[in-house]
Amino acid sequence: MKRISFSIILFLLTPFVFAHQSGDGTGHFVRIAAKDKFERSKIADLGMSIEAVRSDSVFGIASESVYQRILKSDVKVLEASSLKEFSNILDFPAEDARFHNYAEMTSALDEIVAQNPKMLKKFSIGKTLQNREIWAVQINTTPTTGNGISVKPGAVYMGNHHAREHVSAEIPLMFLQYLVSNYGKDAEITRLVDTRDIYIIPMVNPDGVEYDISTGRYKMQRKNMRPNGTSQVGVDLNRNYGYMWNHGGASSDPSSEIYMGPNAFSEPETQAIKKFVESKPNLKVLLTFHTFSELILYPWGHKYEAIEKTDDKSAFVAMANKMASWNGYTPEQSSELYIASGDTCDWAYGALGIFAFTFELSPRDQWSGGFYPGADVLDKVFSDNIKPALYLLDLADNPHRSTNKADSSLDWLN
Ligand code: 0X9
Ligand code: ZN
Repeated sequence: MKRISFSIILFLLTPFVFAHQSGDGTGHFVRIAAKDKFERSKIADLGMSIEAVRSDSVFGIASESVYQRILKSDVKVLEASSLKEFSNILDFPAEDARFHNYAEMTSALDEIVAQNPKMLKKFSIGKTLQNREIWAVQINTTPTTGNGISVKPGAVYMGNHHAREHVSAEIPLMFLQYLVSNYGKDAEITRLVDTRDIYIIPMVNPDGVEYDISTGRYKMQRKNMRPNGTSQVGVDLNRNYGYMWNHGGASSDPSSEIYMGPNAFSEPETQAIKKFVESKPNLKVLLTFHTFSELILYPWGHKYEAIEKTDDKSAFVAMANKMASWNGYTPEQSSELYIASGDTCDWAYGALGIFAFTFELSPRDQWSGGFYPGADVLDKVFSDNIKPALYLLDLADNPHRSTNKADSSLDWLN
């Protein structure tokens, strides 16, 4: 096949991705030779965020200092380009108005809760660095009393740990709307809503989201908004969780896209999630939405070894494979992609035994829109993921049911 030159690729991508700045617009878009997870992890260890994986190479974004480190290392830079060349070109596209900024997300949650006061409750799990509330909605048809812990098995769905991954906030919001509108109409949805304690936290990193969109031009912001002494503001919230924090695939360089922060749980956003999840011992499953690549990922992410408890490992594999049969995503252990420590799922499973999955939603690659695929994709991304989300909800009572071939209680999803 004829090789397409890097500059042609960048030119083609300009309207989709590279019109957008990375943080403050400095940094480099880099392609590096890498043929397997070991070589990819080595690149992640240099501090680059890996955004797309191909059989022979990875594409990613490197801040200036990370880029200098890459050049001094023995990895093979195939092509590189300054992000500056591609900044300040495109305004926020009109068709993206369907995406919710923080105020719109807050109103959307207020509205649905006001219309369904008996089954929904909106509350804040804590404040961000810039003092925004991180909203959660509880779906539970039986009000909890006393210590606030429901007797029902719990499931939590989150989005937008990474600011620029806007699709990842819309899908949990749509799931909330879906459950509410099918309650009382669809027998299985009614059963699940009646028998589960469900939490939706669509926007974990609203400070970053607002920064990404607020000028009318996407800034390609990934991290939160913690000032860190560099022009690349923020801590990567998905490297800041406190289970095997700083065990590879995370950077101590504040300018890095995968800066892990000064210590585990240094950030108010991850602290809020920690406090919330720890306060609900009935939570048995967790799904954190990211974009993009169409993957279903499960622990471990901080090491190549598989989960030690064999019955848990079998359940993770069975669940991932089953969910993949519906959405067509690739199911794999996180570290198959590359090593990354301090992510949500390693912590939720490692510290609390929760069956925690990361979905890297559509699109599949940068050539289909990357982080900014437009609002047209939302309905399809959501419909692809309804069954996986419902399946997890059903299994919240006992995820090990996933490996029981005699159990026909999940057949309704087929
Ligand atoms: O790197 C991440 O934080 C996630 N990918 S993203 O492109 N959304 O940034 C994937 C995390 C998967 N976890 C591990 N590989 N440990
Ligand atoms: Zn992400």
